[in-house]
Amino acid sequence: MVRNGKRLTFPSTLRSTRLTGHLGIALAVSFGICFLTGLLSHLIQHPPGWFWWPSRPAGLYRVTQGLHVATGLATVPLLGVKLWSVYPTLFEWPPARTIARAAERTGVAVLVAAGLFQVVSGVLNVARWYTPMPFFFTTGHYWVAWLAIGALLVHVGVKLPLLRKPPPEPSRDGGRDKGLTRRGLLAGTAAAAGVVTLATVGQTLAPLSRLSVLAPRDPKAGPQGLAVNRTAAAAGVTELVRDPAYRLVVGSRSLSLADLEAMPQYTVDLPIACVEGWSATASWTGVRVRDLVPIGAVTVESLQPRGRYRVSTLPPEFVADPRTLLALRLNGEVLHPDHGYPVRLIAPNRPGVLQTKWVGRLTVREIR
Ligand SMILES: Nc1nc2c(c(=O)[nH]1)N[C@H]1C(S)=C(S)[C@@H](COP(=O)(O)O)O[C@H]1N2
Ligand SMILES: [Mo]
Repeated sequence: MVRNGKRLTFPSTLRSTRLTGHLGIALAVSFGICFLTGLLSHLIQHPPGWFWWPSRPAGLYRVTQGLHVATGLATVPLLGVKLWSVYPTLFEWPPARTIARAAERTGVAVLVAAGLFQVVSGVLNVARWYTPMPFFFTTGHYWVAWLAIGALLVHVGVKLPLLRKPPPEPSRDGGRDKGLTRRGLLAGTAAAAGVVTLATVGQTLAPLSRLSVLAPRDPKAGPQGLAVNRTAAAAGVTELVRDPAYRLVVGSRSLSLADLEAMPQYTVDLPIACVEGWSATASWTGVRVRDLVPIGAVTVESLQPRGRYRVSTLPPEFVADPRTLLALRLNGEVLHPDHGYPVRLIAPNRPGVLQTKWVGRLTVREIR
């Protein structure tokens, strides 16, 4: 194949502006959804003053975070074929003849590097393999997302006019390459993205779980039929939670397990929706948080001595929601230590990391 008067080292008549453009649109859409749902998840976990997130619909976060991980995984085959389709030009030499071209190529380099970083770090996080990441995953993944979306917007701005041009001259053999057509390649790429999605989405869509051979997590595999993210042993609370002197401290009051069991009990069906993409609905029984504290922002603190997820904040809407419980039971049985015995928080429309286990203290921060 000859392009710009030069013979390219990886000849394939399948490479064309149109192919690259179609792949680009698919990537921009999946990456765009991934970016927005990821940003939403970040805002819910680190809410700035202007941000407001409702407690209903109860399963909304489960959908947005499921989409985040599914679209992120779907970009793997798309990104692979897209890079292949422009592979010869990535190593063009000399790198740039004009300043405009130099700026464009720098932008592409940032986009490729940031895109690969996001996909790789995301997959490592889903697989919970942190050794290759010498940084805190959440912070790195968040900031590089801005880099990637910025470079993507610039790139789309530069390249969009190319797609509006009349279709490029058909290659001499009609776009055939060892029997594979352009349409075939696009269909194959779409199929690969579909297979990746089907093979993983069962970690949040239970009816598809049997197809999910690549999903690292079976949301139903764990004590009491529910996956566990951090066990009591890993959190260092095995002894603490068994202590018969356990008290839940609520402001200046202190309640024993018997006190909590004597209060009105409610049962709700709510999902655990982990940021890592797995989710599962379970039936929780316990005390309404709003029966314990006045409506307002509440800090929920674990018995866990240290660790990033030992404290969470319940915004007023969540305290007011009658489905927000301090659960004592899961699927009808007393909570397993790994699920937060003696008491764990469960609230609608909330990321798994904020469903604090082994709760020891509620503190009212402000009363509304
Ligand atoms: N105290 C405490 N609570 C915690 C965690 C933790 O590390 N410490 N992990 C959270 C995460 S990341 C998830 S997804 C849910 C999982 O709940 P489960 O283990 O009961 O399924 O618990 C949350 N509650
Ligand atoms: Mo999680």
